[in-house]
Amino acid sequence: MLHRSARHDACDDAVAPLGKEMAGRAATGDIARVEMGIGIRRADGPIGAEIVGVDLSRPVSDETFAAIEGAFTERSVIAFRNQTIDERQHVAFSRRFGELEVHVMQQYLLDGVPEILLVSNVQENGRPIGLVDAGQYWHTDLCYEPTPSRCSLLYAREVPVREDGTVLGDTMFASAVAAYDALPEAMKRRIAGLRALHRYGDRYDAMRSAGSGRDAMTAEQRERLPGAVHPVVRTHPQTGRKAIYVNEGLTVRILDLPEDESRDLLAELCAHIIRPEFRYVHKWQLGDLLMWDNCAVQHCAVADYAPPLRRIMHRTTVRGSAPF
Ligand SMILES: O=C(O)CCC(=O)C(=O)O
Repeated sequence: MLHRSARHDACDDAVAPLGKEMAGRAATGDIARVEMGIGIRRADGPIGAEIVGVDLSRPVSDETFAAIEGAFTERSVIAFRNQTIDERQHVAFSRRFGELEVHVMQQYLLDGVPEILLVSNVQENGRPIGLVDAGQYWHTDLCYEPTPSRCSLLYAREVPVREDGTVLGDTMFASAVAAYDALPEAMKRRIAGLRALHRYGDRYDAMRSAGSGRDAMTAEQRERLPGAVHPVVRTHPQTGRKAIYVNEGLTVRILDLPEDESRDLLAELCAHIIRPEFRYVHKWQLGDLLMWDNCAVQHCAVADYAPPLRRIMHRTTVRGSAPF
């Protein structure tokens, strides 16, 4: 943990009042520094930060955007607290990071705004309005596409609050970059050059078999997502750092190995990536816009709430670059 210094105190003043209001409530570390006009409050581990002093309902200058992008590239998961933005502003800010994807489960897209996927446990007319249990397993978004996502931006419109005031439904992240760095050299050599198959439908069906309220995938939806093969170790397009690119939720198998060896190696790598020292856990507040780097982290949504508690999140997903 860093120690608070006079310089940091002065910088906290520079980001007040927003920085002051958030102090103590933040899940992340308690130092806010001003860098190129934005405050960055880093979490203790390798990933995660709060960006302080940015109002996303107002135009973001190119200079501020460059600072945000820099913080994002460095910390992989960043949160903007207390935001009041509409769908148009959410989409416009997301577009600054690249072209947006439209999710294959079209029935869960926001009416009139197909770039937004609804992640929600709320039901209307007996049917969930969104993908009810999205991401409740470790995964990276769109790893099952030939060109996986660069990043995702999730905006909290309703959060489930327990009677004692605790907000439920955390999202956990793990750094696949820090996890790669920590691998023994022998393991790095073993996985270099291996490839893995990722597929959406397998996990989707497993969630339904386990009692999920999701609609069944149609034949067209299944056809659109036959799966994709990617290297087990990927190189980050912005930082050039290596990351382990297999996950428990959506990676079906490692192609270059016999079935049982693939299963054991996948289990070993997936357990390694989510070790506590590589993690950041996001404690949601209403109005958070949280974004994560799908080239650098995995995430898992914690399913510790149920109706009548309501959770409504809006997700945009930015396309990545291929090949990697
Ligand atoms: O709802 C969340 O906290 C995360 C959902 C998720 O994993 C996703 O949208 O990929």
